[in-house]
Amino acid sequence: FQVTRVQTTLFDGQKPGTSGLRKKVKVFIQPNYLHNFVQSTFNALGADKVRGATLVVSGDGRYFSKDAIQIITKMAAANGVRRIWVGQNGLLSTPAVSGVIRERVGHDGSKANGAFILTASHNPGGPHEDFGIKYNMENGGPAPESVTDKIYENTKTIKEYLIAEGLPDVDISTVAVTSFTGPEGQFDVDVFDSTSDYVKLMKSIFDFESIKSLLSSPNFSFCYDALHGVAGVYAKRIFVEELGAVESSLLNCIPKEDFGGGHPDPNLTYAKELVARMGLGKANNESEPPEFGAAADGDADRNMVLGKRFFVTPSDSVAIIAANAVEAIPYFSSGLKGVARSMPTSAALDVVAKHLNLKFFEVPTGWKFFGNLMDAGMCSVCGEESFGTGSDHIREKDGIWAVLAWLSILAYKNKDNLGAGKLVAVEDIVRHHWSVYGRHYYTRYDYENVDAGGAKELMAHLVKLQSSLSEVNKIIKGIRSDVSNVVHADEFEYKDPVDGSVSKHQGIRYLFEDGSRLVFRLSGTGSEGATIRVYIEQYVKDSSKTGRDSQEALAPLVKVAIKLSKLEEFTGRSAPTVIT
Ligand code: VG1
Ligand code: CO
Repeated sequence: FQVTRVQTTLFDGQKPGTSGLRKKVKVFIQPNYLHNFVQSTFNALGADKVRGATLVVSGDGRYFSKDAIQIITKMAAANGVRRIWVGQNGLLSTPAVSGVIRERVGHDGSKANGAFILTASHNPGGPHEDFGIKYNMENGGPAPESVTDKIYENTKTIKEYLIAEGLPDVDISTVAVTSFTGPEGQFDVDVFDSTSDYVKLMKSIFDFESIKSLLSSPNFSFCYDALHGVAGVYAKRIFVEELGAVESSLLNCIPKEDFGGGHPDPNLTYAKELVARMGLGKANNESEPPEFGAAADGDADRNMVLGKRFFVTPSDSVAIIAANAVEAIPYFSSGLKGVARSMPTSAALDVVAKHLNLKFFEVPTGWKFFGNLMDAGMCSVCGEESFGTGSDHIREKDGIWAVLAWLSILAYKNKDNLGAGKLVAVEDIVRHHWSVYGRHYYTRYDYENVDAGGAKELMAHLVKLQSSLSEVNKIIKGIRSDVSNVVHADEFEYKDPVDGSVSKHQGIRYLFEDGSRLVFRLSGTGSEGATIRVYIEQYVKDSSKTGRDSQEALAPLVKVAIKLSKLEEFTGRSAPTVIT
């Protein structure tokens, strides 16, 4: 093949957000739009990193992925990349990509240097919905801000890109290595099985035999909903083929380009089918719900964990995994190096860290901040309130890993109890945790697709209010006299303890005397308008008070959050789009 230099013009707004560049498909399919971003990434990495490199290109299989893989392959070839690795049919979950970068060895002994992950994660897909792309580094984690800033700067000045137009489209449906010859020598496209490397990794972490005993026990039942995302491929292989779950325990496990028209976000609003099956939501007189249920998002890095008629908040989930990891999960048997959570995530993990005397870190939203801590050996388990949980086995959050972690804990707690009698259920494990550590009542209100101007004004209003705490407390007492006093308020700023980099404006916090918190942030993953997230949390230590309904318990603070921020005035919204 030959290399063609193509002149191009600029596109506005190619700034990567919390997790890559996400836009409507109609934006991405404009001529040169994807090309500009990919070339800007190559330019940000620099020719010496790109020449001779081995890059993974795959994603959650959403609409436009197949075209994008061919475009990126041709551009990589033209930029001197030596090998492209593609999961069969272009499918690799985000955690699997991270694992492949770190662990996979090619047929010629090669190792990967990075990856383009094609996903907009939990955002809907299809011709009228979202596409996304992000770059991950050699450690398997998302590019840090220093790199994404450079990419964005390049998108504002790019004049041309390189492409091997003569390179034929590669068949990505068949596992095979195909070689081509370009001006600089050999170029390989290696299409490989999407699951085998990931399965191997999971087997090195968990005790599959004990999970298998749990899944085959007559008093246990299981259910997994992939919401038609890429998790389905892994669920079938791991839960059914490896661990012996029955095929009928899988819901929506065939990946679809448009996720079956749904919103592939594993929460109580969007994972409707699973929620109903687990006996949550509307009164349900049908068959007895399974003991355990879980769901994933489009790219399988998120997870929702449910027990029978019981919801586990993601903030509790990471705390419970951390509290039980050493006993229940072989990978952690020699102890945890430390734990971390994102700022808006509840402080349930903090309490566990304190009890177990573990290093603890609070980082900004988005997985890229955990990676540095893990690379430095300072963190083993981490999580976010947004249904993300993971560990240092890779540098992304990992939906299937979280489910295997929970199944391991259940298997451990029930090891003498399988086959007969009543199991220690998910709900029992959570209630026991609250009795030891106290409970962090928690909820998040999302106002999706609000006017961007109004959202900015709301945030500015909250920052301005922070200058006088006495004023804030006066306003709050006028809204609800029964909440405690705000003792500190700020905009969260993070100094990375490893490389010293500083990230500012990471959300507005109001911290109360009794440990309650209100946090306000603008989403960095949307593709249109603005999304305001309001995070509301209250800590209760007294074990006689940990059993309440969370919306009821938090009602006073919710009211304060909405009134204090003048949410209705700024957005015209009287109710959130999604409550989690
Ligand atoms: C959201 C979540 C954040 C998560 C991010 C990427 O970001 O709040 O916790 O890391 O999505 O997850 P934001 O900026 O919209 O609040 V995923 O599964 O979309 O890669
Ligand atoms: Co995701």
